Amino acid sequence: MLAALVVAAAGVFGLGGRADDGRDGSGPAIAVPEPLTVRVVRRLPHARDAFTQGLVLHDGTLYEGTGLYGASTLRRVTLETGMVERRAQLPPELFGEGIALVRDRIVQLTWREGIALVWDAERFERVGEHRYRGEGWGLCFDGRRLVMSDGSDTLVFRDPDSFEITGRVRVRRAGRPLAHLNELECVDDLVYANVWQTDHIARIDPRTGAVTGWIDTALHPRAPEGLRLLPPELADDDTDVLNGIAYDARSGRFLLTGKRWPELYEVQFVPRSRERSEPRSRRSPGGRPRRLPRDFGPRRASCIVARKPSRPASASTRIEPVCGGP
Ligand SMILES: [Ca+2]
Repeated sequence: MLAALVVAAAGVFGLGGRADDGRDGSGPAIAVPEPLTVRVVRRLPHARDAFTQGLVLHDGTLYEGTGLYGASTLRRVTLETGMVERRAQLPPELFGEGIALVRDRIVQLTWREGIALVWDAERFERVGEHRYRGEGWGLCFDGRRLVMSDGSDTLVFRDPDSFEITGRVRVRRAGRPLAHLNELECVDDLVYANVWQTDHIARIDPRTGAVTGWIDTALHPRAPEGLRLLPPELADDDTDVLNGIAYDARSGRFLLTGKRWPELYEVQFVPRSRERSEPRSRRSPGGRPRRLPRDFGPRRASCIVARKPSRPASASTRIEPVCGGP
């Protein structure tokens, strides 16, 4: 089905494999991304202490990287139960970010420390590291190269072994820069990206940077932005935003969660118009209005735990996180 989508996207958007975002006015016509939403297939438990920054599934096993100074981890998780089978703690001065599985290794970014940790995926032992400039946000491996985000509108491609930069592309949504690209997932020839502090996931053609699909995960419109996939009664004061996409190649479905969310969702991405025509009860089980907890909000929550480093960020194109990390 995904191959069909890719073909459809190529037909609709005129993606001929040439990097051309139309900035000089002579490029292809600016296309509007396909509007998509989520259909929840399964609700699964997720550890509430996981400040999720990276999520990847391989052969039914879930790997998760978590953030915050003093609390960052790498985990192997049983998908059905949410139980953490194996856990490695990062040094307290490292804020863990996105992860990618490269053969038998896991590469884990750090937010502002400029270090990518390399782990043995089975033993969870550190076997190396890479150094890089700038911030680390999201990471995925497309089978050939790593794709990395840093909170800006640019995706950087890296050699999976040397970590050398091999290319980059600026992401455009309907012709406009799309910044705050966060957790990533490589699926076939496409890249999916959480857009930080929103309910949206961008489906990106990495050859052109064009956003070909715009996935709105908001099933609970009354909740704060970034938390509208999570039923409001499950949110706590310290619950933070949507972050974490993993693709299940066996089912063709996606797994989504957020920072300190108690649940993880197995979902399908479906056309928005089709989903809207279905009964309301399928989108919001129960259907009754829910009251939000007092002082409910992601930004306030992040301030409690995270310690914002005093040194300034190196890049100028992104907005500083107020309290917690991306
Ligand atoms: Ca991912």
